[in-house]
Formats: sequence, C-alpha cells, structure tokens
Amino acid sequence: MNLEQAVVLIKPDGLQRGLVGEIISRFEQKGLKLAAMKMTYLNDTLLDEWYAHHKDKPFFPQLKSFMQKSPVVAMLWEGIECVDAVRKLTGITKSRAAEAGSIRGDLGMSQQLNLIHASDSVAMADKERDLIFKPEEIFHYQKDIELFIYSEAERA
Ligand code: 3AN
Repeated sequence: MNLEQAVVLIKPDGLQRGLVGEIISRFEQKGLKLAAMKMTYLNDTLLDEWYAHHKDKPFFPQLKSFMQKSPVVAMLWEGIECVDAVRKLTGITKSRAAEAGSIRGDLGMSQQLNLIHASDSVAMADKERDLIFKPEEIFHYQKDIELFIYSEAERA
C-alpha cells in the first residue's frame, strides 16, 4: 500500500471568503483521511523556507505578505497516492484557468489568491509537514470506512 500524506493550507483568501468548510468537504468526500488540522500564522522564517523555490521571483514579496494577511488553516491529509489526488482536487495555479470541478476551478479567479496550497511532491509534503506540525499534532487512528474506499488488494 502506497500511503502518502499531503499538506494543504487554506490561504487567507479562503478563510476570509468563508470557504473553509467547503474546502475541507472536498477532501473528506474524496475519501482522504484527516491526520492533522490547526489554525496558525505563518511567520517570515517559515515562509522563506516554504517558498524557497520562489525567492527570486518578482511576486515573492507580495506572496509573502498575502500569506500573512490572516491566519491559515493547515491540514495533513492521508491516503494511497494522496499527493497526486490532492493536487488534482486543487487544480492548476491560475484559478481562472483551472479545471471546472477542482477547488480553484470552481471557487476562484486569481493566480496569487488561489485559495489553497497543496504539496507538489512526496518530498515536499514531508518537508512541509515537519515545518508546520509537531509530532503530537499528527494523529494515527483507524478509519473503518476505508474498507469501502479502497479494495482489499489496494489496502494490502
Ligand atoms: P501551486 O500553489 O499551484 O503549487 P506554485 O508553487 O508555482 O503554485 O506557486 C506558489 C504560490 O505562489 C501560488 N499558490 C500563488 O499564490 C503564488 N504564485 C505563483 N505564481 C504566481 C504569479 N505568477 N504571480 C503571483 N503569484 C503567484
């Protein structure tokens, strides 16, 4: 079983627009398992690490200040090949061009204010999980409904 975890942040625009419940529902309805969730402010040091690959981009200062406009909701979702599944539910970066049916495609118009962050690889997910969550904030529990979410072969 290829169990993965993916970090999702509901960004300040998602929180301000009252879309927290809607966004969480999308991941719940997909069949993913919630392993951690909290509200938090993202400080400068964390954002420098989080978006290190964007630090030379012209939009970096704006991106940082946008991400600090309000708290974010941080979540850790778990499932088989979860990183890819979460990226598909999220949609591409530019919300107005994102596929209908995805979170960005259904709920947003902007490239920067694109509602959520989703880990883009297993390695990034591990790094982001360690930046945001303490080990005691991550929960390991049985979810019996998974008998009806994955086949026996997939769960083996
Ligand atoms: P994604 O969130 O789809 O993985 P990345 O990693 O390329 O996208 O970009 C990280 C964040 O930077 C995006 N979520 C968005 O808020 C912002 N961003 C990306 N490209 C631009 C851009 N051209 N102009 C303004 N903000 C951008």
